[in-house]
Amino acid sequence: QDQRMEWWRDARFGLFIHWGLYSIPAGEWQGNTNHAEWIRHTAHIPLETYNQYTDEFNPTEFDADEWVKMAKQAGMKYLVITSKHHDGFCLWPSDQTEFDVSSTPFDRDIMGELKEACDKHGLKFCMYHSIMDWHHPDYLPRREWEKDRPADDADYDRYVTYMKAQLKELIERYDPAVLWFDGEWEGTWTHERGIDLDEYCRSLKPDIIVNNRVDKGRRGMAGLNAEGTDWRGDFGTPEQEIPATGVPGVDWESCMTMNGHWGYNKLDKNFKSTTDLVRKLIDIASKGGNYLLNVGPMANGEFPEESIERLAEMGAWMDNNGDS
Ligand code: FUL
Repeated sequence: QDQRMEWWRDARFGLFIHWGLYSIPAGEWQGNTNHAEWIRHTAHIPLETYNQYTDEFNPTEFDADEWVKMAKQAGMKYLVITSKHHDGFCLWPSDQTEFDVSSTPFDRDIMGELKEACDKHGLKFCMYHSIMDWHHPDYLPRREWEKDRPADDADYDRYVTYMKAQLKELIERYDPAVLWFDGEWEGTWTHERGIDLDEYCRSLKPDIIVNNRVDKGRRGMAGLNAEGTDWRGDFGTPEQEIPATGVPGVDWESCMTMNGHWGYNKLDKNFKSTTDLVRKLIDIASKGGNYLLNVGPMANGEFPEESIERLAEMGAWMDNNGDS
């Protein structure tokens, strides 16, 4: 356990990336502008309509090397990217579905390119993978507003088989150092399924690190083994908060946005200042946690300008004050 977690404990600072089809509408739907990676649900976009974004996804400015260099220069030691978010779209060419990057004009292996860049620059490559899936016909439940998508033939076990086949692809092809699960809170996911998934990932890669959201619910923010329980997960995942006294006795990582959204929202200019971000990093590190700071890249494959600036400024601060 200790040896497996060693690099992660030393890492302190990582880059979270929320990227997918939702970067195309960029937060806006029929005049409402407060959406982001949840847009298909929050704007009630029918599946067939949302699917059409695959014809448009063409991030010609994407450069894995640039992204990883920005993270490295900021002092980050690892990168966690959404292989699949709740919308179900896959950023790698998956043999299990057509709802993936190879069905877009941008027929490139985004995960492969990022993995290679991370290896080259010495960052750990990690993946966020949503258990919840609004696209797969076997995933349950349907969104309550999706009256036109009957679920009579859906089979949740079959969905889990699909998810596992995908995770096998991801682990075998890209060797992620962390699997960061999410979307585990719906009624269909159970503690038993969490144990099974955790063990499945470990059987494929014994030293993999898995977050607490693999298990049912988050058990509060710590989300780890209370004495005498067998809740799975190597680290707790406080979201948009820094627990006042850290999370005593367990490994934890605070994930936070730079502005108010995870996915790209073109009108959200409410970015935290670099000073604020640096203070948060110090606060978290001094309490023994890791800081997973998010960027929501645009549909053309570039980071928003404000994010680029802040990463550069944090890096400058680290160069002057950091110990590595
Ligand atoms: C949440 C998700 O629902 C958000 O979209 C985001 O990915 C955040 C990190 O986790 O639970």
